[in-house]
Amino acid sequence: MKRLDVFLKEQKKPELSIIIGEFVKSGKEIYKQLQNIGINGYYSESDEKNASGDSPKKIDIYAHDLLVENLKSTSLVSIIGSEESKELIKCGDFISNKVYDVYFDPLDGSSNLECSGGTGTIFGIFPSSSLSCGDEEEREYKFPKGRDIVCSGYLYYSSSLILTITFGNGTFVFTFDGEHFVENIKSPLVFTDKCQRIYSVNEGSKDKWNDILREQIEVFKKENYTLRYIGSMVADVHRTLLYGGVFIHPTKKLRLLYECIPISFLVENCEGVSYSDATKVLDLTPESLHQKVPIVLGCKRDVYYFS
Ligand code: AHM
Ligand code: MG
Repeated sequence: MKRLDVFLKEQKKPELSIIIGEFVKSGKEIYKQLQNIGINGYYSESDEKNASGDSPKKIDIYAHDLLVENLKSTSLVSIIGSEESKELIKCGDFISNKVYDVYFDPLDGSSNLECSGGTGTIFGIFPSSSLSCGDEEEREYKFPKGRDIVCSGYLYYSSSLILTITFGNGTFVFTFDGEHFVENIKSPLVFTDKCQRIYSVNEGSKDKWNDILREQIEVFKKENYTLRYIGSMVADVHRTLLYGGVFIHPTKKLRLLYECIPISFLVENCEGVSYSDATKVLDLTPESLHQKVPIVLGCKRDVYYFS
């Protein structure tokens, strides 16, 4: 089975691979802290409030700080955007030869931690837009378009430590064996119309659904689909990528830049589809760092009804 280091060499993108290396290194540290979270108290709330007005847990801040420090150490990253930072983080000199802008949610799903639920780090990497700007004084940051993304993935912290990643040529899964990340037997992932019949949505929010969603969920029920919903995006998406079906978050809660776009790049790279209302998520251009959008993703058979 192929190891991640071999896979990364094959991509022939040495600078991107260094950045991925920092995500992997940080992910291993975050996973270690999560394994002891009932003891180290990291799930207590920090004193801060994030851009959404939520109080992050200490572990959210730990993951954010670790990722920022490790990514800055590469000297390859120009701009960092994180769920746990209200503003963009400019890495050193904004005007530089740094090549990538990196967006991430350091620890998605952390409300599940008290019951040892799965969580994840979601990331998306874009060519640095500061490079293409004009005169130094006039450089203004423009958020990248969804389709500008060159690499995305997530680290999934659960019974195993998983890395799911795409460089735009297939979606690959690696499992940490204690020493190395090793390719999963199901990798690369491909959705087929014979995938499992699963719908994943928070039915507790039914009052906020539109008619299309309400009617389609009734159709799924009549066709004997199974409901599976964990309430942790990485966990629900990981199941959807491996088993099939559809994941829906219809209210504006999930963030476009560092959750929906990176996950949609993974989904499209295994022949799935991902929409926000009637637009493909990757066809959107974020207007702000923490913009929230509705999302429906999964196999074409099931997402078709919402597009
Ligand atoms: P968070 O940013 O507060 O961690 O919330 C994100 C999580 C996602 O992981 C998950 O898909 C979603 O919230 C669940 O939302 P809901 O409670 O509306 O079902
Ligand atoms: Mg999140």
